[in-house]
Amino acid sequence: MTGEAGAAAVAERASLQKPHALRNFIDGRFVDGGKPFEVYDPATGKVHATAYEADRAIVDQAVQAARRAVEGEWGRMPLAKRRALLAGVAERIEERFDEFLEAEIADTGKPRELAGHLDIPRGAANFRVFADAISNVSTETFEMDTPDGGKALNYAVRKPLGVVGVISPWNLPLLLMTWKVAPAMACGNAVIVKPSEETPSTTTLLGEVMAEVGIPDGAFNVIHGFGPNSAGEFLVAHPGVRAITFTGETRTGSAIMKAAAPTVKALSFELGGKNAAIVFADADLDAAVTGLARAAFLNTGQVCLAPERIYVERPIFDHFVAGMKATAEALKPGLPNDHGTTLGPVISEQHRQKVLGYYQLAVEEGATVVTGGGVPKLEGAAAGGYFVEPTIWTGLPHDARVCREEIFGPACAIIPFDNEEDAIRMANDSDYGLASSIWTTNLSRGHRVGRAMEVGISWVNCWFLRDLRTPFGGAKMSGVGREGGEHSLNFYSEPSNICIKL
Ligand code: NAD
Ligand code: 6OD
Repeated sequence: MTGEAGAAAVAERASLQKPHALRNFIDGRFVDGGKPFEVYDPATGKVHATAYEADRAIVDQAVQAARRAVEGEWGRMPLAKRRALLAGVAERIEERFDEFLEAEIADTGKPRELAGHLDIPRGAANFRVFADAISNVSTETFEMDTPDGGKALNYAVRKPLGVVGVISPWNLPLLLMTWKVAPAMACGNAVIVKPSEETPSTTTLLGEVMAEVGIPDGAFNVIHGFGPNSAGEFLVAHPGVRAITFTGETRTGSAIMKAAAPTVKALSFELGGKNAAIVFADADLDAAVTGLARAAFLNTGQVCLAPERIYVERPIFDHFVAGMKATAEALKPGLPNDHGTTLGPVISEQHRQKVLGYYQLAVEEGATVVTGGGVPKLEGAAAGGYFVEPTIWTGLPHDARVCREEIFGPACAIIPFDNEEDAIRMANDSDYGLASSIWTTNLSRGHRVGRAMEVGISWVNCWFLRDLRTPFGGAKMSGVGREGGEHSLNFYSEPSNICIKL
């Protein structure tokens, strides 16, 4: 839809989208219906929006709309036009940057500076990168000899899977949702997104953007709600959905795997982590402290890649701990828009209680609390927010529960080691295998230890440095499959081989 008709449709859709009322977005428009639930601003503890939980009928409506899109205009669209539309989505996110920023901040309470530099720009970049990737990807060709002495030519064509369900978490809402929506749509699938119930705002806004740039009705749909016995479960179980791409907790991944089994859906999972960092005595100490303090406390520790276990070679242990302590204590918790705020809240009161439970457990397991361990005293509106202190422990045995279970808060245990072999053994002694971060000026060691880590991604002298063309995902209980660049395109499409007798 273009021109005046498009503008009128957008205006009509926008008028259905009352401020702070987050409706389900199906078949190119916001629809009424669903049970209202409240969405909280974690920085103040106040309700800032109402979303509408999709029931089975609404989920089915979304699946039917997505199916029509795959069989209709979206599915038949020439690649060049699909690419241009997706590049247009990136552009429109940038044009409406401030609205995305406000929405993300309201849902997560994260500092404006962080959302403005990480979440929203990556939301746009995801669409741009995959609009390019889909134009440059190759398919296989094989020429073969035939029994009659002739030849045959095989070539594969890439086909979309059909309707893809995207289930996303609350920690980096726009970034992680678009990381999956962009390649899925680039491959020609229609998507149904179920954002986290804690952070539904930017996904809803993306519905408006899709309509504005002229993405055909039904190619992008949003359903709100929870997991079990709600929109998430209904989406996973729906026979019309061909694949589920999920980011979230490992045990949710298990539940989804089970629920998807009867309809044999394709699955891509990015799950939890208990990431290790290793700092060797030859590391640039200032760089290691700056880099790992950022890694442990960015987004209030709510990054799946955050190192919650930091192994430090004994000769530099005390210096490293002192540097981390000073950096943690310099963080300033507060409201997202307050000048100088560098630490936001955790996502909910329930999650705060979980994190504080680990603070208590660490003490019971024998930790020395180097800093933190409680709730900061804040005044004004932030007093109602879900803040916790950034926390560092030493003295914990490597096999303590706080060193094995994912906390997903601003906390890390620092543990000494005496040689490379020991560091590798402890780092790999985990049920998880998402990421590691290694600090050394000996690059041979960097290569060697990076390769020895049982993880999906190892960073050397850096952390969370992302090239979106590279494979991303987890080993062990941290995930199933890889996304990024061609890996994403391989998941969101399937090759169909054509064999021609020459
Ligand atoms: P979560 O698993 O609780 O929820 C994620 C999403 O799944 C939400 O939308 C939720 O409503 C939905 N859901 C829950 N139960 C469901 C069910 N039975 N069926 C269908 N949908 C269901 O995760 P969270 O608390 O939102 O996010 C934090 C977790 O995500 C952490 O464990 C973190 O490590 C992980 N994570 C991993 C990565 C990665 O790339 N590996 C990235 C970000 C977050
Ligand atoms: O950068 C990414 O693509 C990605 N999936 C990051 C995950 C961060 C976890 O919280």
